[in-house]
Parts: sequence; C-alpha cells; structure tokens
Amino acid sequence: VETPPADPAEAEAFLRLYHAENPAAGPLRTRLREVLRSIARTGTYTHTPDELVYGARVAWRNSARCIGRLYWRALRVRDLRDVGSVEGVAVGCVEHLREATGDGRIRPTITVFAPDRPGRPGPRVLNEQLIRYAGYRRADGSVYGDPRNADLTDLARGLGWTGGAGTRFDVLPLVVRAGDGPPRVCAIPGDAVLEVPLRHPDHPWFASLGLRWHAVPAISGMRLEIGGVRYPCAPFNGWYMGTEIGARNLGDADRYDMVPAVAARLGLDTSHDRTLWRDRALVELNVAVLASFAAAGVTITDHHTESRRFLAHLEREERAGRICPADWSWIVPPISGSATPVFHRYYDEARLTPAFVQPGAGV
Ligand code: HEM
Ligand code: NRG
Repeated sequence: VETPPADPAEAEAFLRLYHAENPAAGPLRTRLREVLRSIARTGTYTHTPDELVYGARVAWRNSARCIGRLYWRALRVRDLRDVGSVEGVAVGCVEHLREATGDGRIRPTITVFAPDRPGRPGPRVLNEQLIRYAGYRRADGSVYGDPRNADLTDLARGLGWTGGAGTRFDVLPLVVRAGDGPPRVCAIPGDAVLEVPLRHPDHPWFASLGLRWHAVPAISGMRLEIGGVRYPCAPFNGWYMGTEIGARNLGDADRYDMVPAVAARLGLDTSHDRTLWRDRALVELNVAVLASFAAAGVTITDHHTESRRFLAHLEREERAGRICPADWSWIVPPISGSATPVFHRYYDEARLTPAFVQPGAGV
C-alpha cells in the first residue's frame, strides 16, 4: 500500500478554499503556517473537525457523476478518525448503517475512519458498498445471486465466511483490512440492514418473483481526499434513485437480468426487438421499485424529480460563482433519458478536490 506524504500545494489550495468559503473560520495565515510546518516535519497534518466536515461536503459537491448533489450542505459527518482496527471499523460501519437508515427516512451520512499517514496506511473496507448481495458461482460458470459481487463472495468464503442462507439476496459480510494486515470478515447484523420486498401496484404476480433490494446505498470502496490527506475508509450514503435498482441492478443482463422474466409475465411479444418488450418491462420494473419503497416508508427518488433538482443545484452553484462539474454519461438516467431535462445539455467536466476517488483510477 502506497502512503505518500501530503502534498503541501494541495493542503494550501484546500485551506484557501475553506477560508474563502468560511470567513468565520479565523485567520488563514496562522493555520497555513501550522499545516505546512506539520507536513514538513511529519509528512501529514490533522484536519480540524470543521475542516473535515467542510471537506467531506465539498467532496460530494465535486462528485461529477452524482445527480443527487442539491443537498450537499446537509451531509452528516461522523468523525471516527481515531478508529483504525478491524473490529473498530466493522462496529463503526454497522453504527453508520443504523444511523443512516433510521426508520426508513434515510439520512445522507459519511463516516471518516483513520487516514493514511506516511508509512502507516489506514484501514480499508474491501466491499464496494457496505451492503452487497452474494453472487455464488455455479459449476457451469453462471452466478446465483448478484454476479457483480462474485469475486467478493469468493474472497469472503476463502476467509472463512459460511454465513449465507443460500438465497439470491444473502447480505455479504464486511471484509476489512487494518493497514497492511490481513483481510478479515465481519458479519453485519441482520437488523442493521433494512430491505424492501418488491411488488407492483397493478400486477399481483410481481411479488412472486421474490425480488427485494436494500434501502441504503453506502459506497465504501472510494477514497476521500481532502487537502492532500487520503482517507481510504470513508463510507458514505444518500438514498437511491429508483433507476439504479429497477433499470441497472435488476435489469442489466450481467446483474439480476429480470427483464425477460418480467416481459414474459406481462405477456409481451418477445419475438422481435421492435415490440419494445424490453423497454416496457423495464418501465414496469421501475414502477415496482418506486411504489414498493414508497409503501415501505423508505426514502427514494425518481429520475424526473432528481433531474429537476440537479439542474436547480447547478443554477445555484453558478449563482455562487462556482462551476459544477458533471459527467453527462453518469448524470443522464438509464431509462427515459430524453424525458428528463438533464439530457438536453452538456456540462463542465473539470476535476476538483476535495474528491471521492476510486482507488486505481489514476491520479
Ligand atoms: C453517484 C444519486 C447522495 C457521492 C451517484 C449516482 C446516482 C446518485 C444516481 C450514479 C450511480 C450509478 O450510476 O451507479 C444520489 C442520490 C443521493 C446521493 C439520489 C441522495 C442524497 C450522495 C452522497 C455522496 C454521493 C451523500 C457522497 C457524500 C456520489 C459519488 C458518485 C455518485 C462519489 C459516483 C460513484 C462512482 O463513481 O461509482 N449518485 N447520490 N452521492 N454519488 Fe450520489
Ligand atoms: N448504483 C449503485 C449505487 C451508486 C451510488 N448511488 C447513490 N449514492 N444513490 C447501486 O447500488 O445501485 N448515494 O450515496 O446515495
């Protein structure tokens, strides 16, 4: 694991931004001198609690692939920077899920664990999200469950995990590493994982497909970078946009691949592409997701509402004199793109920090 020293130029750029946007934070010069001296002596420095909160929120604000950024100022930040052990991280992640889930009114939350320091890597969660469904490889090469998580499932089993009930929706354990230590598996208590069984408001047969999804998307595989300091373990969550589940997780041919089964139950003519049976089945899958979450009292958003909110966010950012970087191919929803206003324009593609970065994504 590489743990380079904090880049003084990045530290300075962050502190300038923080003080420019937070005039009440006190004198920039004093803090800058202190931080640069700390980097020269130790290769790193410690963010104040206010810097950490601001840095995490701006990392969200800068996430060009995220359509949900209107509420970036409301991100709840849990400061667990003194936690770096496997047990400590596992407990902190379970607490995160409980706090973020609540009774279904999901709260956007991030938990920041110990940072990397020169020669001393922080902890990491190897799961891309805190909640992931197992994908069991069959002898014929196909996967039972979520094929996306087949490697993680192999890893967990290799580390001794035997906890799966053998359904298509078995929640995997966390796989956690402390520094350069070995990865270890930590089961997530079932009552920390809220799930929604899926049904369709007009089609009673839909429930018998046995589909469900978890309430909280909590990304744990990205690194948070603030002012040259790297936090390799900083899981964050908001709530779902329905298309993530209905179009991609359940619809993609290399995920749960439910489009053919739904089309068959709908009685659609699947003998020609031009009957648009895939499109019609996808829409009904997405109707089921949104209606089921709503009926369960779990926060979710639809792609029309979220597209409008995103453009409101963009306007607000421009009024504040900032550019709002956005990646068209991630912002435009996977169904009905042109029926949403985000489709009909282009975006600034700047890369800004603080940021969430996919390890191994270069830079
Ligand atoms: C990506 C929605 C909150 C950071 C996305 C995507 C959607 C989305 C639809 C694209 C996902 C995909 O296509 O796989 C939302 C909604 C939120 C929310 C509705 C509700 C509050 C957050 C929060 C953070 C965040 C709280 C961080 C603090 C990101 C990042 C990505 C992303 C970094 C890119 C992930 C990647 O590269 O794989 N978001 N988001 N989002 N979001 Fe959000
Ligand atoms: N598409 C992924 C989740 C990616 C992030 N989406 C969010 N993030 N809504 C999936 O599990 O379907 N968030 O922080 O709310």
